[in-house]
Amino acid sequence: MAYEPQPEHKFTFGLWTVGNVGRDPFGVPTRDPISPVEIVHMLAEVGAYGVNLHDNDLVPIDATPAERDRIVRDFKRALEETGLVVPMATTNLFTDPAFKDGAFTSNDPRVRAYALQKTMRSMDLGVELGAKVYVFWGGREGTETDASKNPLDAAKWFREAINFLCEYAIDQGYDLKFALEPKPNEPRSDLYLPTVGAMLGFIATLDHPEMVGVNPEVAHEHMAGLNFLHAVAQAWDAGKLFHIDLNDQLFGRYDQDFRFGSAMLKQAFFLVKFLEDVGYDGSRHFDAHAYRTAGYEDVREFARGCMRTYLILKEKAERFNQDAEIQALLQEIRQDDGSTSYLAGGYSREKAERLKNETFDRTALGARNLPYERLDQLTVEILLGVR
Ligand code: GLT
Ligand code: MN
Ligand code: MN
Repeated sequence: MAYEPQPEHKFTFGLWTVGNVGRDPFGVPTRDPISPVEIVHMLAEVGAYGVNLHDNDLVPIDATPAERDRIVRDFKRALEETGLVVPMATTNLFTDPAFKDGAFTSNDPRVRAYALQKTMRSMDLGVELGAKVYVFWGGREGTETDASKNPLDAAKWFREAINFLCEYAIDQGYDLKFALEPKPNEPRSDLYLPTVGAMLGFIATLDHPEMVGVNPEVAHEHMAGLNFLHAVAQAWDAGKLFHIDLNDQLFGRYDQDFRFGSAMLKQAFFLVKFLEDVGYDGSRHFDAHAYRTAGYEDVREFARGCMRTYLILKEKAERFNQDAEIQALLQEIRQDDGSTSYLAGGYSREKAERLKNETFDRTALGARNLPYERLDQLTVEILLGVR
């Protein structure tokens, strides 16, 4: 059936997404909590491929070892019954008051050590459940006042933590890649390494950069007023797109985490087109939650909507790629008279000399018509379903 999610689409949701109870800074929950086992069954019912989790989405922070074992056993049984997989896991390093000043960048060395311990245990759990990607969202790695912390110390501590955990993964023989997830602000005033570009720069300073990539989230780049597609393209170009968090978010608002494609449809279209065109084969993870007004029936609609919109946009992308007029326009835009083809293959002294002596007709270059209005209108018409 059209737009039905299939396993090969790799649609995943976090336990914390469809399990979100509708709490916000001004209001108490509007939905009763449902158990991880119930969430797995709900995700299977709507056609998801996988479920991701923080350690404490599954095992409460104060569970005894016996409770942990029982919870994990029940969860694994639900996975077996439904066929859902766990492609990604992560650590909750932001809810407990111990992390109020950050985890790996806390000023308190005992907090930093506790964060490492908690992450190692959580990595063990993730690997036990089959995860191949381990996400680090530095929820509280930041400040309200820069009087409290030197950003160079914070960078050093964060680097030491990721280096330590890379070595731990290697030492344990884990087949695990790390994906760092940037966010500019919220819950703290300023978070360190706020954008995909900042994260990519940081990764190059690590001991094992090959193990570490990024997990860009639509909402987080939008909160910074940035073009998400460009961030994703840069990550892809660097071979660092290890995971992706899909949702939606208007610029200049609080952290909305809306249903994928619900707010900025055109951006969502170009994103899906990019992922499909380049052949990204990782999870399409929806890190979003339903409106606080939703009951669980509407939460199912929310989850179905994320996947359905992705698949509709995928079809629109194919339509764009096959549209004769659009392709003709693109060809016209990229026309090449071959006169500069000698520049291909990089620098040589001869090429530099030749180029320095060229005469360019600036007036003609500036007078060229670029039919981007037509191209954009055709794109809009594809999206509006009249093309
Ligand atoms: C939290 C956050 C997300 C992160 C999750 C992983 S938890 O919901 O808003 O962006 O991806 O820690
Ligand atoms: Mn996220
Ligand atoms: Mn978010």
